[in-house]
Amino acid sequence: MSNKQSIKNLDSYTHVRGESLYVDDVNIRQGTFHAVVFDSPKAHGHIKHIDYSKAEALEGVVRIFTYKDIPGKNQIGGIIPDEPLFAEDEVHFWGMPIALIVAETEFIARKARSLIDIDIEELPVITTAKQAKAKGSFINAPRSFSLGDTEKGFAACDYIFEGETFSNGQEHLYIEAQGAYAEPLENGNVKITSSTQGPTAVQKTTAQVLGVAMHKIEVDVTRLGGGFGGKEDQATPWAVMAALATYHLNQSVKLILNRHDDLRMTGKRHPYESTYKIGLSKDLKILAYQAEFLQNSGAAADLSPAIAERTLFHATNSYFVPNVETTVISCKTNLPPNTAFRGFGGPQGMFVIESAIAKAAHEIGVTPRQIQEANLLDENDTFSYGQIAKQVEAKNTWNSATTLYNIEALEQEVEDFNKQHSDFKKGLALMPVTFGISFTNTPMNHARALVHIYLDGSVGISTAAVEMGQGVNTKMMQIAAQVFSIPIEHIKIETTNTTRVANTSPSAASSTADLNGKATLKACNALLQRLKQVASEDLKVSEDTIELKDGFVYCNGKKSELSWTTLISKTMLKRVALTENAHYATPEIHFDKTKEKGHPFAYHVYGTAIITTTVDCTRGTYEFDSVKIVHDYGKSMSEGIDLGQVEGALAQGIGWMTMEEIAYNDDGKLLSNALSTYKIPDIFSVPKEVEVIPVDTKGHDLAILKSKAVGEPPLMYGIGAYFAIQNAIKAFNPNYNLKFHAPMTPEKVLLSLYDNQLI
Ligand code: LUZ
Ligand code: MOS
Repeated sequence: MSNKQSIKNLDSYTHVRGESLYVDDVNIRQGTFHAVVFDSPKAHGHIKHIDYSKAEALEGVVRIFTYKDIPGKNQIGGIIPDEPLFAEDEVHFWGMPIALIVAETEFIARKARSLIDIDIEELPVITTAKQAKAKGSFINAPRSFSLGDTEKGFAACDYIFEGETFSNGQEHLYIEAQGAYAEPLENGNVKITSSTQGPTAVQKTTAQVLGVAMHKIEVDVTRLGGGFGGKEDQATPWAVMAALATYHLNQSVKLILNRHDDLRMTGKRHPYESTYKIGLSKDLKILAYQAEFLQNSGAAADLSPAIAERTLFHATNSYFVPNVETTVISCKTNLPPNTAFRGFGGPQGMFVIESAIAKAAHEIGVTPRQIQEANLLDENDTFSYGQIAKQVEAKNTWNSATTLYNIEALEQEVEDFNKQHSDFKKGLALMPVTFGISFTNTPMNHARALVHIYLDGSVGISTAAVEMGQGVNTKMMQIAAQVFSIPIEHIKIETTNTTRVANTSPSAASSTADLNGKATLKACNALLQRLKQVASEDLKVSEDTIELKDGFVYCNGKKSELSWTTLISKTMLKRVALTENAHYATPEIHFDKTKEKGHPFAYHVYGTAIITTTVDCTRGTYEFDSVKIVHDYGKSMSEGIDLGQVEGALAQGIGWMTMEEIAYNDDGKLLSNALSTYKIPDIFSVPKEVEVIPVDTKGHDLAILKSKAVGEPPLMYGIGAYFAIQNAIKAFNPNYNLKFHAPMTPEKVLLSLYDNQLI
């Protein structure tokens, strides 16, 4: 049954056998064509001329599609309509799609691509947010949140510090690259199998580009080989392109990006250049905080405005600051449009206040821990966006972590080690995390579930949830198994399909299990009510004495003869519906953008991590000795899955902060364009020890079965890795000038170790 201790991600069985299906595994129709995208070889310029003749003449090339072949709108922008599917007269980033080459094989299409001649008159290239700001190149108007009165706040401060920070982008590096397979159905209808987090976005955008009604486009998703936000918006163009070719050719078309194309053409986590001003009282209370975040949005809006907003929501992390003023500016540059990435702007905001605290601690001569601890969020504190903090676990997770893991002893160990060693130094940092759960755009917080009980008692469930390794399908099965009290093997989760569950929000914002789980729960409960009624008539007892347990009907706690399967056939004979469709919309949440105030989050997730590192001071390399976490799962419904989410997110956060270095040259060309030049954490670089203790809490009613969202929050524990390394550097080199420029790569560590030193 659905025992939460023993439940595994049920996808793991087909994963380890290599039987799990991805887009590239779809059985393709005979005669399917293969497509490759021709993209801009310059970051900014006027297209003067393109010669496709040699490519078109190549044997096996079917056709090359450009914007001229678009029957509807050449527009794929979501929040702001500022992004063409294919470039027309201008290119705005290196890797911007210009044409789709369709051929009999992918090899031929690729060869054809190399035969295209393009002449671009180059225009000035902007690669950083600061350059964009200087030139007045923006996506939209800036946004600001404020609380209290920062002027008065700073006037009352004993200490005031200002500084600058930078955090770089991050490549999603989902194992399964972007891709889609489109096939023609009758009457000009198109079915798309897509590796997308947002099937409805694919459907809607395809309909818009083709100039057809949405009902003509069906999108189906079995699962993704990872998304991490990279497939929330940016799975769409490839699906639309494949559908466009299918529409014209009346033949199936497969378009799967290879890794190089994917790295070059897709956006990443947004780099941020930020400035801050922090003011503290003598007793280390943060009385005022100001920050300006320059977001490098890339060449089009994509999800940037929503991501910018979440930066503001999380700008004070787990701290209560009475006077806050934060502004975010989405800067338009000539990079691929940057996009959603686990944390969605939140991590970028948190890095800045943690930097401000580290700087203040250094200048005042206290530990960052003292400042962090003095300012943790309390029950009924107000966030800068007006929401009142409830069921706050900031202090609880912090105190649990520092007590259970004995922070004094850990700090002493680090100090002793550093006294005894001159060529290796240890550093320790604490990282508290507070993350709001819900799409910040309130209207997106809804989902539906369609539940069928089949004649034989087996159950099929369709929701809007996209399985991408996070185990959401297993959680949906647990819910149905629990409500019906039948073995989990009787339940199947269907593919995510726009004809079964329509008008969906993407699987994102850590909210997929909550939203779709609540809808599933509602549908299952409605069916259960109906079944109980049939059982009560059959057993001639009153309905409220009836319970379903272990595959049987129980009456007043006593097992009856009536089994689940018999009950189902009796229900069918009585012509009672065995199907239910339920809709769930998160209650209580609202947000007023004209005031920048409201209650946007259903609840918050809290936690605290203690990270310890050892730096090799001759080489600049480092290892993470341990990460000790106290995390707020609520009441986890699937402990193994949730632990997996914490561990994976932590590794991804550490990677972002310490080793993954995206590099573009001044011409806007991606230099970190392969796994030889872009380093993600591997088995050797993940922490030697990761311990996670669940904080003991009641859980939250808006979380599915009180089991809180777990996808994104733990990523931000990784921010502590930056400061742990910095503390180790300080132990080696007292003259080191604190820098807040992530990632802290070994190269930077080495330079910092010998910063201002006469060697
Ligand atoms: N996607 C989105 C997200 O569209 N809105 C959000 O608030 C969000 N938050 C986190 C991750 N993805
Ligand atoms: Mo997201 S960053 O697609 O939850």
